[in-house]
Amino acid sequence: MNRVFNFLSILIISITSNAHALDKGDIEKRPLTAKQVIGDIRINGLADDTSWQRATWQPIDKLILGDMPSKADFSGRFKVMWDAQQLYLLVEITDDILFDQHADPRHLYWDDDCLEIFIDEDASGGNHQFNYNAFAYHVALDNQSVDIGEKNADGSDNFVLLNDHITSSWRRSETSPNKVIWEMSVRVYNDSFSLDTPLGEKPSQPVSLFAGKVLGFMLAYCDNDGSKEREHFIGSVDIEAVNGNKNLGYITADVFQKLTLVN
Ligand SMILES: [Ca+2]
Ligand SMILES: [Ca+2]
Ligand SMILES: [Ca+2]
Ligand SMILES: [Ca+2]
Repeated sequence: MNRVFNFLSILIISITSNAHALDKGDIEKRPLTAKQVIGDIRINGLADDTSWQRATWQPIDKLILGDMPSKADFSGRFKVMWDAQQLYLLVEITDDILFDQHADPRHLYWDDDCLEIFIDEDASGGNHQFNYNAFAYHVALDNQSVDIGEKNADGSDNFVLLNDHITSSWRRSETSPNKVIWEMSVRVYNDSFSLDTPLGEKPSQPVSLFAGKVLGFMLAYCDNDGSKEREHFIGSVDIEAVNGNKNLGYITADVFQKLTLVN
C-alpha cells in the first residue's frame, strides 16, 4: 500500500514540475529565430512570397493589459525573417472591428488599433522610454510608425514619426474578411540613432544584419473596437508583472524576447 502511495506521490510531483517547466518554457526554452529571406519579399499585404513558406508561425497570445479577448475579438500570429538590409514581418490579425479614432498618428495612438514592434538592436535590454537604446514602433492603420523620442526642451513628451524605419502594408483576407494580412519591413537602427543631422554629416543609417546576430524583439497588438481607451493589449512574450503591471515594453527592453538571425 505504501509503495503504491509513494509511486502516486512521485507521479504527481513529476506531473506538477513538468507543467511548471512548460509554463516557463514559453519564453526561455522556445528561442525565437528568424530565417534568411531567399529572393524578394514584396510588402503588399499578400503572403504569397515563397520565402514565407520557410518561416514558422509564432503566436501573439500573451495578455498584457485589459481582459483576454475571444478568438473573434482578437487573435494573431506572425512570422519574422531577415536579409542584410532589414527584418521582414508577416502578421495575421483577426479583429472584429478596425478602429482609428485619432486621426493624428502622434496623438493617443495606443488607444487605436495598432501593431507594436519592439526592437533592441544589440539586445542590451534596459530603459528606452526617452532614448533610442531600443524602439517601440506603433504602426497605425494608416501604416505610419511613431515612437516616443527624446523629451522636448520644455520637458514634455515628444512623439516622433519614424516612417523611414518601417514599410507597412495590410489588406483584408479575401476568404475571411475579419482577418488582416499585414506585411512590414523594418530597418534596424542602433542606439546612436538621432533625428538631428549635424551640418555636413549623413543622417543615421540602419545597421547591416547577418547570421548569428541577436536582437531584442517583441510584437504586440492594441485592440480597440470603439471604446475611449484600448480594450486589449496582447503580445508575443509572457511578461513578468511588476506590481501587477505587465505593460512594461514601452519603458524597458528587459522584457523583450531574444531573436537570433539564422541562415
Ligand atoms: Ca507579399
Ligand atoms: Ca476586436
Ligand atoms: Ca540597445
Ligand atoms: Ca479593433
